[in-house]
Amino acid sequence: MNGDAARRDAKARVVARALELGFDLVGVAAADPFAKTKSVFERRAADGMLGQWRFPPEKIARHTDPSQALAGARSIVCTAMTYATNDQPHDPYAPGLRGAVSRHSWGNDYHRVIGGKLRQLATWIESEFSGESCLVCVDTGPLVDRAAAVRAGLGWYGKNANVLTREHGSWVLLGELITTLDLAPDEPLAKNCGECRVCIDRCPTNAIGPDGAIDARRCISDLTQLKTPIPIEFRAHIGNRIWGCDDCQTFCPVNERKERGADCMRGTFSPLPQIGTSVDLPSVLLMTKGRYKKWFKPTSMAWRGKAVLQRNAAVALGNSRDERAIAPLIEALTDRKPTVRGHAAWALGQLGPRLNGDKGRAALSELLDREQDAWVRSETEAALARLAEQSAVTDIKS
Ligand code: B12
Ligand code: SF4
Ligand code: SF4
Repeated sequence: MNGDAARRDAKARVVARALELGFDLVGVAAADPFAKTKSVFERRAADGMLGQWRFPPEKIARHTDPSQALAGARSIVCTAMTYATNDQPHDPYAPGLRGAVSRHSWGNDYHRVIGGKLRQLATWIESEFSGESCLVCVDTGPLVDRAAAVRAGLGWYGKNANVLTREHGSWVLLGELITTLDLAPDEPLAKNCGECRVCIDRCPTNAIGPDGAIDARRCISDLTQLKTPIPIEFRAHIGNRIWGCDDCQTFCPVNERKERGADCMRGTFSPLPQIGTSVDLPSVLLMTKGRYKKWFKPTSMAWRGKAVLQRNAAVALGNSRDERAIAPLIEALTDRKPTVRGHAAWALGQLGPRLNGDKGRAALSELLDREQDAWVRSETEAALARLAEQSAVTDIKS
């Protein structure tokens, strides 16, 4: 076999094995540096658009150069798995005590699912092609997953920054194998979003620029992952979301067309029984370590820790317009973590004087008497001021 034929043959075998392992889409890209991505990345970092994500220049250089991750890298085997299922998502702005979970977190943690399959593929390659080596990348790995997928022809960049595939729209999760094995590459797709701008217009926080650049500081997906307090101006926009946001994908016409065809609804990432597509917010707000481990550890929602999820539940309950949120929020004012106490105080203020009655106000005043943390105190004072202000308006009206 000559060189080209050998590369094509090796590629056919690797792709066949990857499909056998259960990946929905597989493509191959050359392991050259991602020069264009590097400059996009550097510009976004310089503009502060990556928000909490710390990408110093050397990390950006590493993420955009496969050979820095694996010496002698020649090819990238790019994979996608769909997480579309037939289950109904929860309306993130519905009143009540349920909190919406974004679709990619309904099922088992994709890092484990995809990482496990990629490791099997790596073992197979290393035994079939003696002397070759592989490196598994998924999400937290040392590569820009989207840029690799686009180069391998799996899909195109949507204006919502997600990779859109012909087969499953953007409802796919990505993972790669960098390898020293020389494989014939695929061609990128000659496709784009055209004139459509639905995702830009539907984003609740205007986080998507006209050129499709995401401002992570405004993106609800990012806000639900913050370790620091959620900026006040975005809290109401979060609605009842407990983790992530799907609006720029839900209304995307490419995805809607895919959903009408049932072929992509195979359910690899079907909702886990303990979570479903939404969670009971008071149960999350007041959860013990045991419940956190049982409910969230198998999912991709656990990586920022228990307090972040409790904090998100407090914000969601503040947006619930439901009187039943008051009692658990009052209880959360005694939580050990300042982030939970502070957001619970905000939530009581957000629910207004009618739903709070005297109980919420009294609990906030008591918190102020004992609270040592300056930030929690300021949230509590603001909540009390808000309740007083709204009571005054109600008094004038009545
Ligand atoms: C940090 C991160 C985030 C951050 C910041 C995202 C961002 N846009 O920068 C936050 C928390 C906001 C986030 C949110 C989400 N994320 Co995220 N995230 C990542 C992570 C770990 C790194 C991304 C990164 O390096 N960003 C820096 C920028 C410069 O790179 P980029 O996002 O890859 O963007 C490239 C392209 O989109 C393109 N591009 C961007 N804008 C434009 C505009 C035009 C016109 C063109 C042509 C190209 C283009 O250029 C960029 C450079 O190549 C990746 C995993 C990984 N290792 O790559 C997952 C990843 C991107 N996330 C993923 C998912 C599923 C999500 C969410 C859908 C989760 C949710 N439901 O809440 C949302 C979607 C939000 C959105 N619209 O982007 C998937 C995307 C799958 C897909 N189909 O594309 C990834 C690949 C994880 C995975 N392994 O599957 N994410
Ligand atoms: S994930 Fe939500 S907030 Fe972020 S860009 Fe998409 S629609 Fe906007
Ligand atoms: S909504 Fe329209 S512009 Fe946005 S990703 Fe989908 S097709 Fe592209």
